[in-house]
Amino acid sequence: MSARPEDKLSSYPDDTSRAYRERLAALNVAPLWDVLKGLVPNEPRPKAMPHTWRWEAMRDRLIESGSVVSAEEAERRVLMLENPGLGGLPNATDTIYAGLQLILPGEIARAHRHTQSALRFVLEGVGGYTSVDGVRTEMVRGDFIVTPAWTWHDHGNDGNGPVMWLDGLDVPLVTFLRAGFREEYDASTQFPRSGESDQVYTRYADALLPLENKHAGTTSPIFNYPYARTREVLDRLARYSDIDPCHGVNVRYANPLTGGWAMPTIAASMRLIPRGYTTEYFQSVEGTVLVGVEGSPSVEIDGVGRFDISDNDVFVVPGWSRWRMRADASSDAVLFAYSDRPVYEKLGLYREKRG
Ligand code: 1HN
Repeated sequence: MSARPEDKLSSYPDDTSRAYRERLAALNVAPLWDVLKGLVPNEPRPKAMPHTWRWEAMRDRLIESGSVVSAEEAERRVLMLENPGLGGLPNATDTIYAGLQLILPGEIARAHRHTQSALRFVLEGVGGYTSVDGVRTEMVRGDFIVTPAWTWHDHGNDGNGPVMWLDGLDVPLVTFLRAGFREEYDASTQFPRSGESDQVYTRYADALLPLENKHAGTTSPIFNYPYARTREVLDRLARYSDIDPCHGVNVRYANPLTGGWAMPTIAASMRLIPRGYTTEYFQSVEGTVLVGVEGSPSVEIDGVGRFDISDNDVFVVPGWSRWRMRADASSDAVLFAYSDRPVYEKLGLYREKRG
């Protein structure tokens, strides 16, 4: 039986209070003093739970989705990661979306655009590509690729096997703000202007910037940050620079024009934890999605437990958890991470604690 309004009121001590609350409810008002501590808590209490989506299990189900629905029927053939603490909402953290996408040889995920920003983190397969506003880039394992809000995008697979990646979007935020718009492109794919995706590195990636900035918008002009470059930088940093006690050897994906995050709503980064190294504890308001890229890292959440992360496993660290990372003694570990930290920062709500 569903709860009646009377049940909600029955905990109040006397009829005066109950009758008063009914008079308030009839006017669509409610007493703050019943809920003040919940509305304004001492510290955040995210509903998301720490959770691992194991690639070993997810991969089979993702491959299987290829025989359940075509990319054409699905538009996007994606398994959404639903955090078990969020009661069936399609969100990985309290505020962030994550999904696993499959595209088979010869398929096209047709062109559309929307006001949600998206990132792709490539997990497996050869021959995948995505086009963003007419510029095509190949998808290679470990690449971090940005689809800015309101840009046309379609995906395809020119290879001989399945291509799979992680999608990260600011869907819950845009939904909460009631700012979601979408449009279909009038053809299934855009007609890529060839060669331009290489020009972007020449123009921006070496920190020698154009005198006049013609790049509009709040997202980085670089839209694929290839893994080979990222890995090389991490390797050099591991040899020649100090290690951050909480984040290990780390890089964040930056917009070279501003030095800020590559995307306005999503922060993405890659960390290398040297073999045998344990970081110090870190705590911050935003929930974080981690993906195992190399080695055998584990995450320990203070008071909860230790979680081992294998290649392509997706792990959620709920906001305001105290957590640290460790790499086992056999090899360096590499982890991709994303969160909606830029939103907290821009609104003056970002907080962190170290140690
Ligand atoms: C979307 O457009 C893609 O373009 C993937 O591949 C996941 C999840 C929610 C809304 C739009 C894509 C998405 C999405």
